[in-house]
Order: sequence, then structure tokens, then C-alpha cells
Amino acid sequence: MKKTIGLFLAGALTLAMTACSGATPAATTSGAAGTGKKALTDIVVGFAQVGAESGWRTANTKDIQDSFKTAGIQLKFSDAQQKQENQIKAIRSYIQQQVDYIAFSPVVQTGWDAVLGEAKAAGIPVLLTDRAVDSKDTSLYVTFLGSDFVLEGKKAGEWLVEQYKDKTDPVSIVQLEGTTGSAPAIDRATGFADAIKAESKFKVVASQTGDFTRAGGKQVMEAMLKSQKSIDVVYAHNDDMGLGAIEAIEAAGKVPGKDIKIITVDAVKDGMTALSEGKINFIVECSPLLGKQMIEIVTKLNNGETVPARIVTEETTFTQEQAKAALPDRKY
Ligand code: GYE
Repeated sequence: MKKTIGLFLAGALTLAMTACSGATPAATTSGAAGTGKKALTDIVVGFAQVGAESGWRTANTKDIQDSFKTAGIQLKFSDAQQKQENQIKAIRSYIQQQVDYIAFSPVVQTGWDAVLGEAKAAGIPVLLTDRAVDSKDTSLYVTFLGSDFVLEGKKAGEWLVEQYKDKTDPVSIVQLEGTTGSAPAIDRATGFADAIKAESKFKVVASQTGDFTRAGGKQVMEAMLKSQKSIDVVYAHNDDMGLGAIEAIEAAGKVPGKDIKIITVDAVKDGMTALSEGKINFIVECSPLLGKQMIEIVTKLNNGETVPARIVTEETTFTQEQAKAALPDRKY
């Protein structure tokens, strides 16, 4: 399924004129005036970020800001501090300011139809970055650029299955969930559950949100260490919560990575460092570097070209050995 900016802006006219003009020049010249195209320096994108809850998020924000600076496209940035109402306010203000595009990473999946309908009515194309919405009306956004979170959860579960393949005793797992209602928390839980469900020895004995923060992960882990008889494995939906859990485990006199195995998602520097030190056992990568692809999408739409409705980020996984090798070149 393809969508085009033509649906939102001058539509057929823009496309027809672009098509008739033959080879499309780069949109950096003002010669594009009249075709609906803008010089890149005249484009304004309003970006409503989730917050600054994790190392991943900080790297994501930096990458987006740097990429826009390099491309010379204007970026209006807002930080919603993990609150949906703040994101909705930011989007409304971008609509009022008549920006050319709105990009946002929805903190939770539901509750966006009204404000996205307002953007659509104003003719402003919306790009979903990093997280998805669960709206049935897919005409409310042009594309969704981000990871396959179900696959990430599956990779975490598959590693566990492989690690414990020769064991028959029950394996007690605790799950530190991301922000309740967010796409990565929902999907990473689903993918993981799916991967381990065939073997009854795996038991998720407790599962609670740590809101993707280090403090949240620490607090939840402290409580779980008290309430659970024994814990073999921690599955944290991001590195930060895993790092918080490590603090709690060490404070309880146990050795993270040995007494309790830890699996996380993200592969940011602090997570990779803990992995290379043996405190985390396995990390599923989730790349925060979405800036360059956002620029490509905006440039294509500005040129009247189509973009895929879904763009999936490529990512890998890391064992302790692989983390040691990758760390020196890790950019975030
Ligand atoms: O894994 C986590 C962050 O949405 C993929 O949000 C992102 C997640 C990421 O807070 O660290």
C-alpha cells in the first residue's frame, strides 16, 4: 500500500506538474516554486517527542536534531514528558502554526484519532516515527517508520529457549514492562510470550511496568526480589530498566548475569557496557537512529513521490562477546 502527499496537498495537480517537468531537480533550489515543492530550507517539520525517559530516547532526539540540521530542514521540537496530553497539545500547536509536516512518536497506541483528524483536515501530512498508533483509519498518517517490536520480543524469547534447551527444571522469569499502553511494551511482551509458550518450564511469575526508566526498573525489581521466592531471569523491555534492575539485584547481594540472567532491548552504550561486563546476558537491538530516514521521507514527499506505508528499521542482537567487539564503534 502506498500513500502520497498528493492526498493531502494539491494532490493530482502537484503530481501531474512534477511528472510533466521531467527529471526532478533536488528540492534545494527555489526553482521549485509553483510546483508545490519547497526549497528544503523552507520546509518546517513539527516533531512531538515522547520525552527523555531513556538512553534510547536521548540518542533518538539527538539523531533527529542533528539530521535536520545537516539537511537544512527546519525542526520544531517538543518534549511531552511521557504524557499523551502534552503530545496532543504540541500537535495542535503545530497545526496552528501551519507547519508542513508533523512527525511524532506516540507515547501510547490509542486515543489519537481526533487530533490526527485535525491535522488531516488542515492538509498536514503526519509521519509516525518509532511507535505506532492502533487507529483503524490509516489515512490519518502517511507512513510509520520504526522497529518491529514483536520481532524484538521474539528474539529475546528465542535466545532464552536456546540457553535453557538442556534444562528441565522450571525457569522463573520476571518481566519489566515498558510504558503501559505503548506499542513497544505491548509488542515486546507479545513476541516474547509467543517464543517461550511451547515450553511449560518457562513461567513468567511477575510482570510490571517500570515505564522505560532506570528508576522504574530499580523500584519494580526491588519489590519483585522481595515478593518472589526465586527469580532466574529478568526480561526488561529496555536497557534502562535492566540497568535499574542490576542495581536492585546487587543491593540484594546477588550477582546480575550469574545468579539472575538478564535480557534487555535497545543496545544503547550503557546497556552494551553492562553486557560486555557480564551483568546483562543478551540484548536485542532497537535502533534509535531514525533521523536520516525521516529526512528521506520528507524529501520524497516534498518531491511529490510516494513513500511506503511501513518502513521497518534493521537491527541485530548482541551476546556478551559481540558487545565487547561492537562497543568501541558504538555511536550512542
Ligand atoms: O526501547 C525505550 C524507549 O519506543 C523503541 O522507548 C522506543 C522505546 C525504547 O524509552 O528505551
